[in-house]
Amino acid sequence: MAKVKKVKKAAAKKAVKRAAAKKVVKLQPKKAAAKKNGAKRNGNGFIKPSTLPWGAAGKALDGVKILDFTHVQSGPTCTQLLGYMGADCIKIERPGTGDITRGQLRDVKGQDSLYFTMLNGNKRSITIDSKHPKGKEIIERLIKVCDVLVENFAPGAIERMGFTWEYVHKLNPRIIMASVKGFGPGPYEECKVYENIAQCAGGAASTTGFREGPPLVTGAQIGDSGTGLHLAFGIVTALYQRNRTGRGQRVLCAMQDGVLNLARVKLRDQQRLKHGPLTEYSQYGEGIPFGKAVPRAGNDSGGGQPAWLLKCKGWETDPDAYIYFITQAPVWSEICDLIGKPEWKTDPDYATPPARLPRLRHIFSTIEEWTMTKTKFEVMDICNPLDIPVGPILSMKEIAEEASLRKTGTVVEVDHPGRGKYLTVGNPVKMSDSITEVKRSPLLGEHTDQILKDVLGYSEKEVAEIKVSGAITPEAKGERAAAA
Ligand code: CAO
Repeated sequence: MAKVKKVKKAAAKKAVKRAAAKKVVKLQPKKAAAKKNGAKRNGNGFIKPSTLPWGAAGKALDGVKILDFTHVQSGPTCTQLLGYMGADCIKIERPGTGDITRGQLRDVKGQDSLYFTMLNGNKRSITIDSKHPKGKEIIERLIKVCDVLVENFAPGAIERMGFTWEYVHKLNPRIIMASVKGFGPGPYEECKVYENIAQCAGGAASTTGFREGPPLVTGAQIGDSGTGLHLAFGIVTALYQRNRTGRGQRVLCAMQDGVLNLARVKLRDQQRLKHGPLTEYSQYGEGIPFGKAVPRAGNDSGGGQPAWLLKCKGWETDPDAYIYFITQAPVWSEICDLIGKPEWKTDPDYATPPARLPRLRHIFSTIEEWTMTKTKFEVMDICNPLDIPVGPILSMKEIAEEASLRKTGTVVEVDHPGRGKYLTVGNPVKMSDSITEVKRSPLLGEHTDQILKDVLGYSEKEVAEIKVSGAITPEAKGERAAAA
């Protein structure tokens, strides 16, 4: 009897497994899409590897539709990356003005700024007034056909438009709704946040700069672009989970959290402080006591290999004639020979890393006497064959002109109908089977008609009606108020 029960149980288990497998098969890419990518199903219904050459099987996110309700920097960096990976990014912009950055820091009169063009490549633009009833209806239709909604409005703004997570999920249970906010739940959750606020509140600024100076923000946009990158990671993993569950989810990324994630080595040091001074900080060697919090460390290395920024030939006139020099322990002998101090290899004051720690300032000024006789590129040429880790300070001018970055598609020149050619940063992630084509940013509302007809299926007549409704055009002064 017990045996029969066991057999029945096993059969039932098998049936559940079979049903689950069937569900997985259902969630695999559609037949037509798989065929286009050169993939075939095997006997179990799973996709067989494509036989097409690398780079010829489409793009990683082909078929993913993003409802891009982002503005300024953090959100647009996220969606641009998804666009580089092949997603169709439909950017909703306010009629008349569009994303505020179109007009900010303008370099060419009357044209979209570089601020906008460099953050909104590989996207289509549709203008919709989200507060107009017809505009709302269009957005609802977009929600129903998109895979992801991304927004980075101030706290509460998307909800005031009527698009709460509950409502969006009800409209399309498969959609992923992803947001950037300045802070997560807590005392500051209602605050508006820009880049440098995030750098300050995420712990980065208090640990940047020189000990004797004030906290410093960094030029790398770790608050905006950094959080956009975190959000893109969240979106892609949510898309992956949806393959199993069939449902979307809410993805939230607070800029404070994103910055802290990038500054985690400083939280590491905060905890180390309880156990004694941070010996790799040059302040230790200088005999300056540590306070209660991680101090600013100038150009000290953040890791276990002491390092500093050193002047090179021409520093008196060129503000970027510097090299970052790391005194990695395994190549200490090579460093000693190079700078004409072979005796340091055996001198007990210099021969071991702990012995060197209290003398770092002297060591680096001695190395600098040598680097100042060479250009930063000569130092690179001499040190690299010896495996000594060094890095030149490259100005943005040098980066813009660097041939190897153009060759890899990291710096790309694109043509824009209004402003002509401009440089942008291409996809920093290189993939062998998903090749990035960098496309120019869209003009304001350039694809409004196309999206209304091709994506949402509105007829010519309906589009003509929408055009006069005020849902996709700037509000005439006083007109709406008078109608209300
Ligand atoms: N149609 C109609 N109204 C629209 C619209 C459209 N297509 N697009 C936006 N709006 C409205 C919003 O609904 C909002 O209206 P209400 O406040 O009246 O509800 C209004 O425009 C302003 O939105 P906002 O508050 O997000 O914009 P802001 O310029 O005042 O603030 C920012 C900008 C960045 C501080 C804020 O959006 C924010 O804190 N975002 C989250 C954090 C973030 O991403 N920061 C990084 C910014 S990059 O440095």
